[in-house]
Amino acid sequence: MRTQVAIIGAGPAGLLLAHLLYKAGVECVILERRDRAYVESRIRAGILEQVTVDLLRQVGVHERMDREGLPHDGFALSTDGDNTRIDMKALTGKSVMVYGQTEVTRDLIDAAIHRDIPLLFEAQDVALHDITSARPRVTFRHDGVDRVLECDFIAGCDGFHGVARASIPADVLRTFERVYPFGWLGVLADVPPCDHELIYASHERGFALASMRSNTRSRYYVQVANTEKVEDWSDERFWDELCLRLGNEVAPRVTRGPSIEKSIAPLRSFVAEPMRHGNLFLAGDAAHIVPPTGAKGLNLAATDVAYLADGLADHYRGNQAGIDAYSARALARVWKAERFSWWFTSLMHRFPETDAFGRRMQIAELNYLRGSHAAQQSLAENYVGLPLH
Ligand code: RFL
Ligand code: PHB
Repeated sequence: MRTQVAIIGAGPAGLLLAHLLYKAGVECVILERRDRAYVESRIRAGILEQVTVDLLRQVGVHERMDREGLPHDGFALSTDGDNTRIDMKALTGKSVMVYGQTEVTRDLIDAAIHRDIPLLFEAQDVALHDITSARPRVTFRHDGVDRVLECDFIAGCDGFHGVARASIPADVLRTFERVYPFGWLGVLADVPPCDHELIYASHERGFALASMRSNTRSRYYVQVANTEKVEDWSDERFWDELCLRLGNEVAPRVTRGPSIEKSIAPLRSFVAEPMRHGNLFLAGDAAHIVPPTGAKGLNLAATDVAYLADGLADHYRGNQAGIDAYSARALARVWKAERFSWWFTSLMHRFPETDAFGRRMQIAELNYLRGSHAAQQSLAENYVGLPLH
């Protein structure tokens, strides 16, 4: 097999890249380790920045998002049950879209199949070869047959645990990491959300988040210690803890119901530099991880591939500047999102070392945010997403 761009991974990064390349007339093949049902059912992000929404429109995969997505102009910050609305629209002129990553992924896969973009699920033992040469190759096994895919470029869009980043020599790659001493216990339930907007709650007992997927499906999270086991959290225990952290005003509006998904996600900040080695480019979670507090992970994956697709399209028109600038351009935006996600996580969560003074500092900063237009504008500007260019 031969193609121009071999894409490893059919998450949001790999799929969106394939559609951007398709629109630019560049050929690609996507190799995905898992089966389609698995990829389509992975429950993760829920918030799309305007830039991500625009990219989905640009590739023409927006019809269902425009029909079913929920545009949000604001969210609430809760301090021990006391709520302040952050009016994103008034502060920045922009809003975000509530539309699940599962839906984005499904739409992109459906459209890839419709457009005959080669997408191979259950590609086993994917390995990268000759990545610094002009003729890189990807070997893998599919349907019990060993295959070789020759290409000009490889896009490593295979997430945090993928093979692409691991194929870059250790003396070339520099990594930066912070692992947080807690995770998010998430519950999905077919109950109406407690509010029409998201609530980010900083509480003495720990962080909580009220989110949603639709007007009939809620997504809630509570911060838990890394040592917690999901088996120890009955639905009842979860709802009780959530209600305590959301406070007396909101708790009565929380509709309880059986969880249809319950899991614990660890929190991490991570960046690998550079995002290019030879003719291998990393994009999305393969290159960086943010804690979910800022809702940036999926959106960074989308903007990485926007830069990459531009660069690759320019390459085939004879201009190398875009691919040469890719790593630096993507990292400049990534680090700003890393900073924001780290800051917002630090402000909202209870850390083991958060003593009485530390908690007072968090409350003082939240009170400052409540009263300062400038502070709110900075929060909102980052939350809705920094501009692509
Ligand atoms: P993905 O989605 O991990 O996709 C990578 C794909 O590569 C495949 N793969 C391989 N394929 C072939 N060969 C191999 N050796 C392979 N190894 C792996 C995998 O099977 C998979 O299909 O990475 P991508 O595309 O970079 O997308 C990143 C996003 O998924 C991620 O950043 C977000 O989900 C993060 N995130 C959020 N992001 C937001 O923008 N807004 C949010 O509100 C938000 N909330 C969240 C989140 C992540 C969470 N968790 C579970 C970590 C909430 C949570 C709880
Ligand atoms: C979600 O709905 O899953 C979600 C929303 C906002 C975040 C993180 C996750 O910051």
